[in-house]
Amino acid sequence: MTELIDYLGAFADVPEGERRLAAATRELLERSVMPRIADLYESSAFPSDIIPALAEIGLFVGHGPEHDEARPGPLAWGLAQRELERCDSGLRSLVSVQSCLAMTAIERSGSADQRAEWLPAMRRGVAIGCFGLTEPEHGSDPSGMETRAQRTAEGWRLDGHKRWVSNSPIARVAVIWAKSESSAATGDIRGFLVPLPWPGVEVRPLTRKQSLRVSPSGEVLLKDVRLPESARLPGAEGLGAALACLNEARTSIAWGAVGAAEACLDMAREHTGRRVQFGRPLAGFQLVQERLVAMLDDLISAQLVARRLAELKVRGALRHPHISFAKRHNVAAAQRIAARARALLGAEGIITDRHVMRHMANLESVATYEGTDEIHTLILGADLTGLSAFR
Ligand code: TGC
Repeated sequence: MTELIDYLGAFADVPEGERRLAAATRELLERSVMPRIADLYESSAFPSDIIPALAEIGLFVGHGPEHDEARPGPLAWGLAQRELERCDSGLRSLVSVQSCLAMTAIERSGSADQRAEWLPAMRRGVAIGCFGLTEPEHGSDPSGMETRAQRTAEGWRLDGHKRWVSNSPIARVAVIWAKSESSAATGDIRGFLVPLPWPGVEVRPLTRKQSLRVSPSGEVLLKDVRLPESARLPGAEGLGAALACLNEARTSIAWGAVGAAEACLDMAREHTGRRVQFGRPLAGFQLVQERLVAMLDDLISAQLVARRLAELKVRGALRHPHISFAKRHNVAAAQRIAARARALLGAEGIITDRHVMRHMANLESVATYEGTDEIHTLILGADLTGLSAFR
């Protein structure tokens, strides 16, 4: 196993019980994914064979507002996300979308029947979920969505186009966000559960990606899709219902970025300690040490921010601008660390088997999805000043 860098002991005092999920995640990934991750990435293949094991260790779990003894606490959850992304951001994406977005939407806003129908199967990994919010023309501003939900005598008719939907090529259920036609002017956004496959729904895998290559992403095209009233999420009225799920996924990203950053710093330290140039290891040169310490600066701040996020959540004091801060800060820190690691590995750094360029490419997507750096900057700007720069 790779050595972990926890220089200031940000996680040193985490109780044993809160480490178990992360330890099981790490053991699983080190054994069954890390040995083939470079090949999976090269061939853009998703390791679907690990879904039962991810379910077995308890990574498929909703994050609704109700207290649930069976759910891992924020610290245990975060540490597990860190392990997933230490391996690959695409694996953390799979779990984030299943648990934080799809299952959380059903837990928060679903009827008793919807919860009974979907949550047990999703927990077992028998049903994978996806979350259709973003559209080809509406990413940062989801309130502009063009997907429409129209009332019919039997229930609802959906028409629209969702893009950048992680998990959609392997999903058995899609949470689709649509504007109800009767009140489109006022932006009445509602959520629907669409079983897959379903008449009128076409899922097109997105290919030729240079990032998140082990994550199955796609487009969901909806044409004259007929659904019963029972498919509507009764508790989801307005964009806030979708954004509440994004809060959970953004939190997981803030933790996951720590794992990717640690992996890159570990590799840079190992490489510079071993490679000899001009008669001594690279790590003995002042310029190299300066870079390693700059990476440590970024890593420690990201670790402490992640830990604090979990503490605020436990205390019920977490506000969504805190999550924006953590997502933005930690992903940017991980990007800087990955880029420095790539440089320190020299030409070796571009080889897939050395992993740093894979992390670097993945983090490009991680910086963009679930709210870009710019969007989170403006959310923070509005929170600091009381003035929204969006509209
Ligand atoms: P605004 O008027 O500010 O807010 C609308 C309503 O939502 C509430 N709200 C939140 N609630 C919970 N958590 C949050 N983080 C919230 N942010 C806002 C807000 O209080 C309001 O409620 P109410 O009751 O007053 O109506 O909305 P806005 O349209 O001005 O936009 C705000 C903005 C820009 C911050 C928001 O639209 C935003 O976060 N934009 C970024 C969206 C984003 O992250 N998109 C990418 C999603 S990733 C993706 O689609 C792929 S899914 C994952 C995958 O498959 O990989």
